Amino acid sequence: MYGWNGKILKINLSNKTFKARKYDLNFAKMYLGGRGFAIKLLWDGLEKGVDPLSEKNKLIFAAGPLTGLPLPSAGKLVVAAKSPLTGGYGDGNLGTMAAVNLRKTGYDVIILDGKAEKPCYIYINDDNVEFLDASELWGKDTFESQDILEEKYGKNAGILLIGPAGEKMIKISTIISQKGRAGGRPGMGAVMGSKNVKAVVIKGTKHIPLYDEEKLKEMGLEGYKEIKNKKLYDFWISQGTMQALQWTNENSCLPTHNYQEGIFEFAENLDGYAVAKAKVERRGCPLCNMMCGNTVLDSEGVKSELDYENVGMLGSNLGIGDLKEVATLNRMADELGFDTISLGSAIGFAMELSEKGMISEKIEFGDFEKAKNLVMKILNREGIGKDLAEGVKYVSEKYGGKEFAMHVKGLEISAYNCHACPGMALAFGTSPIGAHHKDSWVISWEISTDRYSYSKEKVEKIIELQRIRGGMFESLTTCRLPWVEVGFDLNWYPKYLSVATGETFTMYDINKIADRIYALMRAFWIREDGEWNRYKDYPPERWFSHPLMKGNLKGQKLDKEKYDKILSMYYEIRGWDENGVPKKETLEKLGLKDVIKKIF
Ligand code: PTT
Ligand code: SF4
Repeated sequence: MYGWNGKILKINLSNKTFKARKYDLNFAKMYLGGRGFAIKLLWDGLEKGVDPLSEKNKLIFAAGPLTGLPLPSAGKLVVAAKSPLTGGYGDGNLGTMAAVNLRKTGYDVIILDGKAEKPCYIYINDDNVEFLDASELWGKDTFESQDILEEKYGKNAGILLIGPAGEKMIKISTIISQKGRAGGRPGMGAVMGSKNVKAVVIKGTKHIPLYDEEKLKEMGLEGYKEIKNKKLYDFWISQGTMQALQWTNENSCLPTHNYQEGIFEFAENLDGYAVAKAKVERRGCPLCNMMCGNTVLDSEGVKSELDYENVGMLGSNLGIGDLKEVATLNRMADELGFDTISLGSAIGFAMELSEKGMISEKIEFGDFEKAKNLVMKILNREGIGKDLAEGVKYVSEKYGGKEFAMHVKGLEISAYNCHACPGMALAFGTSPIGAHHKDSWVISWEISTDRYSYSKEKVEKIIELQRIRGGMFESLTTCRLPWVEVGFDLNWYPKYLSVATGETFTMYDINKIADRIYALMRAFWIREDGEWNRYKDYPPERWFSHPLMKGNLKGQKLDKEKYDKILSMYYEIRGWDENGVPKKETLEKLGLKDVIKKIF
């Protein structure tokens, strides 16, 4: 087998053992890598109804056949588990030296099973695995821990970490690497914490077997060159993902005051131009020539790496218009290991509950000091913080406000307000991990075409994007931004895959794999959820019933009947029934016959 290493490392934390498991070409061609491998391993490996924070859950780090190769932006990996935040399939994607090193160990996947008796960290050095005492790291933030481990294992080692939030199993915690790469929004940090694992350190020195190495290198160089010559490249380098902020504000979809509005009066203080001006350093993931980690100094003079989602959720969504203050909240999230999107949503929800007098705490929109305190209260589970640590859905069930609790299936919505974007609302509704923009960022296409329509064309576009982004990029596993942001040609990817593996892949083949992965992720949710129905694929009530009150889209809101119609169209195209359950014939066509008896 070329391209894939063909090996999975299974680590049992309870008895400190490990073993290699081989997989064959058929498995590789069915599931590709990354997310595809993760969902298949979780589907097969987890019993129905497992408590996500128990030792029975499995935490998976999975690379794909292009990860770690000398190709544009190929330094990414997927982290996945049953989510403690949503109860369904959860994953995230982060760019890290750990991705490159993992592939060089000769493995493509690591599965952490069981639970360590005491806080530990794992050191994987090619074939060897050590279980090491983490008592000196436990309680330390991710920046300090990164420094300590880098000092010990060198700058090129791959280091995946949780912060105190993950240690305390806060459900909105994520996994952090390199002081600014984050992945695993649906509580992957808490899963790692529940296993008593503070860090995974990976060093690999092996050669990845490739079908035509010379050709791949040549094609990789061509790819890097093409990216650099793109018209949008220089602007991307200056602003990165932050350029989205001026655009969402102009188009009334910048989340403001817990998504009550889509425009923010201080947007100019926070946008891509402001960040470009304040930038002190540019960081990024390995193997990338688009380095988009815009780093600024926060209000305490500490470096903080900003992306659009972070600034939208911890800035405008909280009514905070000072870039340095937003950077402080962002840096705290990175240090402590909170997911910035869910953290911003939780604080924003608390602010609105307070505004409406539904909780006793006084936390006003725009109050930076109170927001900062609330971060610490969530970490320490104090006062309202104890409930916010469980996520917005939980808080809304306890205190009320379900109609303005901004989540889908328990995962807080990323930074796009969809009062006037039905397509993006459907993309959030049908995202396979709960509300996340990663699978289908249809909003940009939607706004530039027929924004207000509930058309079949839009539904088809959503599925097309889910196949490319959520299927192909998550499984290859490489960064999608060269394609999304500067227009790198998508056709490179099947070519890279064929040259790396020696197997022929067309876009049609990749789409079919993507559909299989999607059907299996959906089956996982259905298996875990006793009361599955189509309403799980609905966005928050706010977008249907609370119109925008400001800006030139004042009065806009979604139409529920029309939403329901596009949801049905979506199911029909996917071959799912009226409740969003994949039909038997669809599962058979996708080679998932075994799944039938588990969900019917
Ligand atoms: C992703 C989500 C995003 S998506 C952002 S900003 W974005 C937030 N970043 C966080 C952060 O930072 N710190 C923190 N404590 N929490 C954070 N939560 C949020 O997490 C990131 C880039 C970005 S920046 C995006 S869009 C792209 N995402 C990709 C993806 O999902 N898949 C893929 N194949 N390529 C991608 N490329 C881009 O990567 P989750 P990163 Mg991230 C500080 O993890 O759980 O998927 O949520 O990976 O290495 O940090 O790069 O405007
Ligand atoms: Fe990482 Fe940004 Fe490069 Fe993607 S474009 S690999 S997120 S630095």
